[in-house]
Amino acid sequence: MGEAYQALNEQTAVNYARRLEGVFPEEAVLENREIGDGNLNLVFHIVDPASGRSVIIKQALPYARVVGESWPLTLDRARIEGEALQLYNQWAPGLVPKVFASDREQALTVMEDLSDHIILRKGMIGRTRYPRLAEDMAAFLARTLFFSSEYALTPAEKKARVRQFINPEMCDITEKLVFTDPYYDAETNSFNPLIREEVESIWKNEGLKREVAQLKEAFMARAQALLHGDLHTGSIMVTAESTKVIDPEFAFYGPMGFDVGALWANFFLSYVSQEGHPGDAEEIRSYREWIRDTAEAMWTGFESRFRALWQEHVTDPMWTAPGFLDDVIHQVLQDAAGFAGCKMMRRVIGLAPVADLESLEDASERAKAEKLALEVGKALVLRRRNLHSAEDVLRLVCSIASK
Ligand code: SR1
Ligand code: MG
Repeated sequence: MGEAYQALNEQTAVNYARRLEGVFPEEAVLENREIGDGNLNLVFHIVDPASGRSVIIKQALPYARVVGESWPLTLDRARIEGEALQLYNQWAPGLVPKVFASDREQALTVMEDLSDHIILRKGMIGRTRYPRLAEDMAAFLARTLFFSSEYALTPAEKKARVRQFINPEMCDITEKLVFTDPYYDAETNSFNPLIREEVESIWKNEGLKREVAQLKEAFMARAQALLHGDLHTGSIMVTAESTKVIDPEFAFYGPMGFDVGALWANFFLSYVSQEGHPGDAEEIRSYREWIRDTAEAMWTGFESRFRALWQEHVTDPMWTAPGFLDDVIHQVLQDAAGFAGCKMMRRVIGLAPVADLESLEDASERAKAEKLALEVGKALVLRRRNLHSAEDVLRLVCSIASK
């Protein structure tokens, strides 16, 4: 048995790192900084300047950091994150940080230091283009979703994985913050007063709520593949040559379209915020074009890789029924559009906004972008059944967002 859980501080994290086998030389004088800027956890960056070695220690707190101790939260999320990262390292090597150690008692994971990378959301706010992003994310999505699914695993293996990744408290956050609270006057909501009219009209939109209810049910009931569960642009770190997916603490078995949709939503939130950030019309137009191309290429790369994996690995005779793979892909696309819509609306109305919009200091500029996000979000949910290709999705998004 290890020691009872204790939240680390900068000193105790160094002591912990010193005890890790084979990571730092014995005589190392370690430097440490707590760099966590997410909603939930502590993140320590520990460096030995003499040897140049460094690691990240990520530790879960028994509450949501963004709210405080009044919002208790399971430490089991650290186990989920560590185990998901181990599987991702097998299925999508090179696209996630390496894991050096996991400690269940202390709810922490010791992993590769990615400080030469930048959080994708920050990069996109700075209008940087990442040439590998679409292909790397296509590969990550195709491989992790395919290899965790019924299509690659035996029924017994699949059910064991579902059990391993039962993650009720983290799912509960998503069920509330993404699929419920934004659709009524909930206490957790927090939005720009300049868009109250648009938000109230969403609260009254019964047709929209019916569609969101269907998506919520799919999220809760369709255990199709191991999802990252929170795949926004803050969960991806990038350089021009490298893409790493981090933070799978929300991982659980759900519908494949949820991860694809999360990524799309965050591309589209960047798209609608572009006019509010400094830059001339040509810069804005051309960065939007890059976002559009990236979002589309991400899907086409995902689809072609997923089809290739299917051809190579699927053995169940029922899965090989003509047309079934097309049905699976079609459903992932339409689900992804709907989930993207929900994820856009929650970032405008609910708790946990995104910096793409929040960093727009002028409230009326911000309101303009937020209204576009709501319009795009609604259309993706309501019209998803008319969308049959990524081109259809992007045409819809851009026709509304470029208004
Ligand atoms: C209290 S957690 C709020 C949000 O942060 C995470 O990144 C998830 O998106 C969650 O909904
Ligand atoms: Mg996170």
